[in-house]
Amino acid sequence: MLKALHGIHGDRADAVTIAGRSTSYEDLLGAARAVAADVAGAPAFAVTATASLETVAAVVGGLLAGVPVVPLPPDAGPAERDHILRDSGAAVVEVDFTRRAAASAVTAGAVTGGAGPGDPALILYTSGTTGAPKGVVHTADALAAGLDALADAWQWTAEDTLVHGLPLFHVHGLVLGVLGALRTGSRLVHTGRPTPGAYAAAGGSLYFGVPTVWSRIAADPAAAAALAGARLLVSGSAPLPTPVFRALSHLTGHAPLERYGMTETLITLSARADAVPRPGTVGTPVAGVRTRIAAEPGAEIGELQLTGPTLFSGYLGRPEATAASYTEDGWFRTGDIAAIDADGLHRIVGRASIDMIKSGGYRIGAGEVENALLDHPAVSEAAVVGVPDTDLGQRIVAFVVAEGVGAAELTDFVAAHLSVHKRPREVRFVASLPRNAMGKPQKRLLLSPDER
Ligand code: MLC
Ligand code: AMP
Repeated sequence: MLKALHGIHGDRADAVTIAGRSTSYEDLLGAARAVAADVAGAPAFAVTATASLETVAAVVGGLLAGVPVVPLPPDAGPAERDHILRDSGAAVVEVDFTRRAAASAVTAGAVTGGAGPGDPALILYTSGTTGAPKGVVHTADALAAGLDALADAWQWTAEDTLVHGLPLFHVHGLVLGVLGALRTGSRLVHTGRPTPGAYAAAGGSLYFGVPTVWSRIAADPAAAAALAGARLLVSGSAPLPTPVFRALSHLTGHAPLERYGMTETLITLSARADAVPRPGTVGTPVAGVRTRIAAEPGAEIGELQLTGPTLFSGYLGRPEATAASYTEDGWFRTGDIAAIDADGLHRIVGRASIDMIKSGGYRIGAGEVENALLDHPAVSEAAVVGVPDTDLGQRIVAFVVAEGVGAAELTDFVAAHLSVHKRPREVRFVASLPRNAMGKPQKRLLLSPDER
């Protein structure tokens, strides 16, 4: 799985830099072996996934030991953290990056000597439309298939220096942004935070960002100009607005490549490095992936469904939810509405459900935020939606029926119980929620026409 660490591409003192600290592969491997020896035999283990070398060592250690890693969002409040630990049965492991172990320590401890192709390697928690987050289980096989498909689509090699500053507890930052570098052998520079200034200073050939990051870079012409020497700028995790695509092309000289993925599917569609990117499209299926559109007769848009080697093995401990995410003939239902043009280029039109929000590239289930708000004693009803936002793509707006509480207190309440990025950016107090005959809130009626 981790080709670079096995010495295929040679080593250097700054093979991996995270938030200003660098390591060679050899030292990373030594630290990862120490983790592997500690966790050997456990069903799973968790790591507080700060942007740090410790997180990288933990994830590599899990792969070496054949024990799945559960990355915990570092800002997760008690409700979210307790749920993830209880649901996964994982204990939190503290990593000391100065500890090193020899190869013999791992084989003696881990017995398996690494995650085998079909073994669970990673468990990522992600929100559905309702309820608490579910654990998405991926095998080392699926991770390898996704990364090799990207290496093919982007001509991504050990010659590249990958730069990004995305969180290390999701597919984008962790799987593509860390394991991708370790598999291809490209140097990795993680900037700690994904700020325009940090991207500009990093001197990479390949840059990853969510659209919010690219939009902030496009608004900072000096930072954008500093990316002119790069080979590829890649956007994903949410739709890249066409004005941002055009501004980046103009300021950097590079039309950004857009690609589409999902926690459950890793990477599905991408523009290719050898084709001219077209704004508003997310390219073609990556190697091994097949897609189809489940459209009503005569319609061109419908739900995007897919099969392929990058798919998850299931939601941890939830066979019914896993089964429900597939069609009867075995295709995964993404919940995204899409169209495919005559050249095979895919366009993501939107989400099927109003209850799935994308804000700053983070996926947030409305139900989880509503439940957190309802836990506040002053709140009697809550409806959460994502409204269009030029910076975040969508911003979380909470409509609440409440007495004796202000917006800031409710925002802080959600930020403290769940994760900071799940907090409403705006709270609107209403006398009651519009409901249908079944008592279900009619969320679209809460929004003004330009917010729908
Ligand atoms: C603000 N803060 C608070 C707070 N309000 N803290 C506690 N309580 C409150 N009420 C603090 C935060 O802790 C943070 O501190 C700071 O304010 C800024 O936080 P923010 O406002 O939330 O950041 P923001 O600027 O909105 O972030 C934008 C962003 C971020 C783009 C940097 O959204 C981001 O990193 N997005 C990436 C999401 C991602 O990787 N998704 C991939 C999903 S995988 P401090 O100290 O931390 O600055 C996927 C698959 C695929 O989708 O296809 O890729
Ligand atoms: P997550 O599980 O956080 O990875 O979120 C997956 C969702 O992000 C998908 O179902 C899409 O709705 C959205 N998404 C990811 N990449 C793109 C993209 N390039 N364009 C539009 N939406 C995207």
